[in-house]
Amino acid sequence: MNNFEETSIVVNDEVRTALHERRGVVALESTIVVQGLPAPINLEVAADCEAVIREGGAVPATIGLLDGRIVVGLTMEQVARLAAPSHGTAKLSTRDLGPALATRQDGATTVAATIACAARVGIKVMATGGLGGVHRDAITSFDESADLTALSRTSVLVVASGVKSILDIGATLERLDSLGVPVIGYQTKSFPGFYRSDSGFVVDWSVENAREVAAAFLAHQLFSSSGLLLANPVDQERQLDEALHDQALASGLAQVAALSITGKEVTPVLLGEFARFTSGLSVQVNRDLVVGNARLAGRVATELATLSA
Ligand code: PSU
Ligand code: MN
Repeated sequence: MNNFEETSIVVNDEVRTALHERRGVVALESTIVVQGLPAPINLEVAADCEAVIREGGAVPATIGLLDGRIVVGLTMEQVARLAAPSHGTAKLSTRDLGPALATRQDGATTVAATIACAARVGIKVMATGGLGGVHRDAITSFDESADLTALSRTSVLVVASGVKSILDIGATLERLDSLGVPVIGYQTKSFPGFYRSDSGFVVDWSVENAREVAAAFLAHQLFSSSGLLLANPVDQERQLDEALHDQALASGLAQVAALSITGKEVTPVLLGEFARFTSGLSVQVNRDLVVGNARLAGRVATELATLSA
């Protein structure tokens, strides 16, 4: 490591040791905590995700920027500092990392930025809520999340409840196909719809357990440097009611159009409108699905470590 690398990326002791001993490590993003979920549940979700990853035998590594350094393995105090509303923490995608580091910013990392950092230090698995993707107006706005292109060039297995249902799900699946990113359903061939268990789209592959997907990812790595999406649906009993979902989405899309919201604000505004419209029900579902994904990611990371040994 040269000096710039050394001062730009800090890996906490527990994560460093786990990587050195080739144990399972799961990266977690900070954007979901800072821009994706309201207080105080955001910090509860951050802590719960770490706890369930440990239950699966792996070590959690929440990633974000503090004082112009990428921290891999933020403490909960550091996460709280980033999440404080008064802090005005920026949402950082992959392309923001360079300028943010050079100007010594604090920042929350999206899936795209988180997997870039994770891959840099040797972490192979990440958990999130819903991957970003192609927005419904992409034909004119060109708004397609950098999560997709990041996943196409970064060898990290991402566990998510599909892609966010605010998106054009069919178009996003087509892009993942073009980009060569395998999409594997966990115990299902129905592609999840984030707040809903089933988006109505099907996927070609499913696995029955964590070991199978770890084996699939190892095999994929023989041919490709892309990541893999493990699509894990939220429990049917916990999903958002379909009519309520569709009404909240319509309201959110109308708001985005009326206020001419574009760019990185779109996703947080839509999720915020879901929370308001459903009186917090969407936040509970989001919590359940993220924690479920973290739990599965912990088991997958452990299996991957075992199979790679
Ligand atoms: N999953 C959630 N909530 C979120 C996100 C994912 O349940 O807020 C975040 C992730 O950081 C993801 C980002 O990378 O939303 C996508 O933002 P955009 O559409 O601007 O690329
Ligand atoms: Mn976007």
